[in-house]
Amino acid sequence: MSQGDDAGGLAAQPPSIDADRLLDRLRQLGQVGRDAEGRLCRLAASDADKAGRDRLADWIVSAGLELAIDRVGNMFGIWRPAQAPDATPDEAPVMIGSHIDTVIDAGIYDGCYGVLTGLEVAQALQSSGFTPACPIVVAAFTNEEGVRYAPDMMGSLVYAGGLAIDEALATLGTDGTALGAELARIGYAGSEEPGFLRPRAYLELHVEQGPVLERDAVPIGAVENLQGISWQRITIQGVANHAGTTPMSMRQDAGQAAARVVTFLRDRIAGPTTVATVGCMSFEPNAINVIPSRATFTVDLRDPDEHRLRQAEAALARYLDELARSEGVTVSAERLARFAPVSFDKAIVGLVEDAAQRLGLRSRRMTSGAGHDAQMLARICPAAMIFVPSAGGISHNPREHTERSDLLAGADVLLDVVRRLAGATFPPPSCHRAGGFQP
Ligand code: HGY
Ligand code: MN
Ligand code: MN
Repeated sequence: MSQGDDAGGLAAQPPSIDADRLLDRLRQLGQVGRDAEGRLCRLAASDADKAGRDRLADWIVSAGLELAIDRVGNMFGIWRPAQAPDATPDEAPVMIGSHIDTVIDAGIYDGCYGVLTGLEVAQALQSSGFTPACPIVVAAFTNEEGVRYAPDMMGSLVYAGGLAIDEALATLGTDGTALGAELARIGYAGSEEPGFLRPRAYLELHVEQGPVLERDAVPIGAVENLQGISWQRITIQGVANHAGTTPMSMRQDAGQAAARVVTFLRDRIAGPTTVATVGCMSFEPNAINVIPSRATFTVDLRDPDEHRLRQAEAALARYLDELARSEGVTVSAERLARFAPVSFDKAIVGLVEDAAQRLGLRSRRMTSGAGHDAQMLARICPAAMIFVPSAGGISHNPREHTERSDLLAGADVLLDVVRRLAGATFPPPSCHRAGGFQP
């Protein structure tokens, strides 16, 4: 299609990602919010999160986008194009999003790669003289990780109407703070109502965080679905007693009972598609010579199939009942998060594959093992995800890494799909591999 045919666009140069700008921002943001030991810990609504948000806000404003923040702290960079002749005001935007909060001792790519590449795509399109037929919005959702405040994907869940804003703001964190008070304290309790922009489509670029793309030597994942997630906090109440004088047959040992749950999950629940993780555990009184009176721990269960996920939850519940009887303890379970599996929009998944093909990149369809904001936006608009390989399949770990060529290939695919979703067409963007732009 000739340059002049774009939707309302001026005669434009093919847009291209500024690789150095993107990778430099990724490195810069990766240095923001490191703790005294040098670990990257930008937990939601913390001072470290504020520092990351401030950096992103600066980049959004300096890119000429309108900065907006909603009441749960979701951040948006809005590019409202000069009205293309055939566009109606306030056209539903194309939204490109992810998150910039992190887990504890995180890598630098999880979430940040998607937000910063979304910003880069907007800037590449702007500087190429291209006029989209609708606004383009870059989003960074609050508390995607759920480490400090459960559930995860909280900001996008509120945005999609799955959790009341007041309930979210009242959520108490693992440190006893309330999310709303912390957002106000760091200056990110915005004024926009969550959901104030209703996207025509949502796209999220993310590192895979698993081993599949690297194992298959495929640079692009066209993510067609995302597995279901079940988070619980289990509390086992036993009786403290002397570690030396109490016969094993007379113990009501909360620690022993908790350990049995951990091995039960691995040996009897986990399977070819079901994964089970105990990520947090604490004992009381937590003394070397006292039989634990209480054990508190989290259980993360996931499966791409809702029926199997329910079976795993039911099997765990039955086991906890048996354990209470056999160990003479009481067991309680608190639900922290529960999301059914999600299928993404087939047409957008197809656009991802088409873009990869135009760019000469192999792609494969796949399931996301991790939760993402896209699963929440899929409740209110067509949504899909693009994955790029994670070295060694590692994530939620400072060793998280993705090769430059893969990062830039993912950015090219995002650029291509966003242009099509925003209602204009272009020849494929310049390529970043040897030889530069391929006319
Ligand atoms: O838990 C998840 O899958 C995501 O990292 N929040
Ligand atoms: Mn993420
Ligand atoms: Mn994560």
